[in-house]
Amino acid sequence: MRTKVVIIGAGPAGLLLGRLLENQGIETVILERRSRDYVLGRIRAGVLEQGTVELLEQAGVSGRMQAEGLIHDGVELSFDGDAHRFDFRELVGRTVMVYGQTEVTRDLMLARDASGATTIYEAENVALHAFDGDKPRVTYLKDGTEHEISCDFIAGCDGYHGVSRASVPENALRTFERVYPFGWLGILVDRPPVADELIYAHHSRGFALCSMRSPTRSRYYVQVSTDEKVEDWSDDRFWDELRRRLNDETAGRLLTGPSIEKSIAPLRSFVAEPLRFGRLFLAGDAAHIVPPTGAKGLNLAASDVRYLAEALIEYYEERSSAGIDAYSARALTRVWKAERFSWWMTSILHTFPDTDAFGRRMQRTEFDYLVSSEAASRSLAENYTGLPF
Ligand code: RFL
Ligand code: PHB
Repeated sequence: MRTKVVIIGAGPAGLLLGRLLENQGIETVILERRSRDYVLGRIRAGVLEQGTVELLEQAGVSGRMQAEGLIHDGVELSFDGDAHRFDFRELVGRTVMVYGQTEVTRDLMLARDASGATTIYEAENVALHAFDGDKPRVTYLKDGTEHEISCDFIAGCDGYHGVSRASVPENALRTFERVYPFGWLGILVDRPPVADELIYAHHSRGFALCSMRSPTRSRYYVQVSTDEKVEDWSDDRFWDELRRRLNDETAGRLLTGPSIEKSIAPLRSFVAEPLRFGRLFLAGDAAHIVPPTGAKGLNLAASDVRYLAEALIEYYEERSSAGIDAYSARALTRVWKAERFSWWMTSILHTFPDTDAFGRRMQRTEFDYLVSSEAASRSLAENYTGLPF
């Protein structure tokens, strides 16, 4: 088989890249290790920046999002029970969209089905070859038979544990990493959210987040230590812990119920540089990870993909390599700013096992400063709603 671009991974990065390229008549094949249902069953991100919303519109996959997504004008941060609302519209004239990653993925999969483009699910042993030359190839196993695709380019959109970054010679990569000493235990429940907007809460027992997927479905998280096991968290234990970390007024309004999903995600900051090796490009979680505190992961995947799609379209339409040459630096500039914001939000809002009294006062003072300074509030709003891309 031959195609123009082989995309590894059918997460949001791979599917969106496929869509943007197919829209310009650039043929792609997507290879995904998991089944379609498995990919759709993963509960992940919930907040889309305005730039991501605009890119989904441009890609022609925004119909259901516009109908069902929830536009949020602000967010609440609370510190030991003291709550403050940041009004994004007033501060920076921008908003965010609450629409689940699962739904974005489903919309992209349906659009790809309709376009007739090839996606191979349950592709095993995906291997990348000769991407340092002019004729890259990708091999994989499907139903016990080995297949080979030759192509012009390979896009590694296969997430943090994927094969693409792992295929790059170690000495060609520089990595930066911070592993946080805690994770997020998340629960999904068919009950109306506790508030109309998201609540990020710092508490001496640990961070908590109240989020949502729709007016009838809520998503809640509590910070847990890395050695916690999900089996040890009954629904009742989760709800008790969440209530303790919210202020009395919010806790009193919380509607609980049986969980429909419960999982623990570790927190990590990670960047690999550069994002291009010959004819292989990395995009999304394959290249970088942010802790979920700033809601940036999916949005960074979107900005990478936008830059990469523009670069590849320029290559095919104008026979110019300028875009693909600039891709890595262009994407990384934005990536590092989102890394900073996510790390900063994480640092203020969580409890760290080794923070002393001075460190705790610094966290509190960060919060007081944010609340009292319009410049600081605006900076939070500018970053949360998304730096331009
Ligand atoms: P994905 O979604 O991990 O998709 C990669 C795909 O590649 C496949 N794959 C392979 N395919 C073929 N061969 C191989 N060898 C392969 N290895 C892997 C995988 O099966 C998968 O289908 O990466 P992508 O597309 O870069 O998308 C990134 C986002 O998924 C991620 O950044 C966000 O979910 C992060 N995130 C959030 N981001 C936001 O923007 N806003 C949020 O509110 C938000 N909340 C979150 C989050 C992530 C979380 N977790 C679980 C890590 C909340 C949580 C709890
Ligand atoms: C979510 O709804 O899953 C969510 C929202 C905001 C975050 C992280 C996760 O910062």
